[in-house]
Amino acid sequence: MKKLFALLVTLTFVFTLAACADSSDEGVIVGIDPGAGIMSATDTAIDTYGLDYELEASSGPVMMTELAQAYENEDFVVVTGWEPHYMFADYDLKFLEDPEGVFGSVENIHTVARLDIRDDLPDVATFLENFYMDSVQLGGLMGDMNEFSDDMTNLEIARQWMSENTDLYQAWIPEGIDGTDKTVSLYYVNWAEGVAMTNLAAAILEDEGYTVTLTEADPGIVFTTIAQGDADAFLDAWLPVTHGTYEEEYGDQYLDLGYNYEGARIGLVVPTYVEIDSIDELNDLLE
Ligand code: PBE
Repeated sequence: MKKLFALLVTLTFVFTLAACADSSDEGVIVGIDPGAGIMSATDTAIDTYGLDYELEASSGPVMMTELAQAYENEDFVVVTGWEPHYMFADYDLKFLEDPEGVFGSVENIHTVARLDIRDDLPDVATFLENFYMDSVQLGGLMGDMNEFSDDMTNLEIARQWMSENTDLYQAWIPEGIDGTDKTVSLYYVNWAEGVAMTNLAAAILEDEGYTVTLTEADPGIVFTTIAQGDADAFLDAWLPVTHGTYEEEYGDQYLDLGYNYEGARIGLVVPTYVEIDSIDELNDLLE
């Protein structure tokens, strides 16, 4: 009997502990994959602003599902957001002001390639150098990928987009290009803008006769693979801020083919129905 009582007391204690852990007043910031620049920037923001929030790692698509669910119920939610992204077309969202400048200011998206790409794939290097989209063009392509993903592959969606934007992409293709018997290996991370641009680049190169392999990997793997010369290019390097640490480490081991998009930014994003405007007000929302 005494033993049973002791067991009950222990169980009650354990359950009380568990309940306390659940009702802790820490908030959650919904993040993406751990190797992303925006994740380390968010860690810095938590320190700098003294936020009582925990950064939850997931992935771009999972973050979007959590955002969609909260948005539907008009619940509070804060995510690691970035532009260009279709999230701004689908929902009314705002970047929280960042008075301490933790997330840096506007930057560009670059294409980086293995150092010797011009030796054996000069036309691909030139094509990638010419590849450039503005926010309306990329927004349209990302929107298509989001909208049609149930019924079409990303490559099919890219091809459909090509048929509607022929003049734009034709201007990127160098004269005399011929991909017969040549293979191009593109790496990408599962981030919406990179998925869109990489599939578009692949669809165009395939149209010119190249065999293209697409490989999804974590950002750290992508940068090391390009630096080692084991993949040809990566179209989603955010510089100089977001991927600054990767650039410091590998910058002299890859070729920067210049930017393919201007005016990208990262930060903490909330739906417009959330009343605060600045990161330093986030703690006010906790009970
Ligand atoms: N992103 C999208 C990436 C770069 C591209 C902002 C999520 C990052 O944070 O590393």
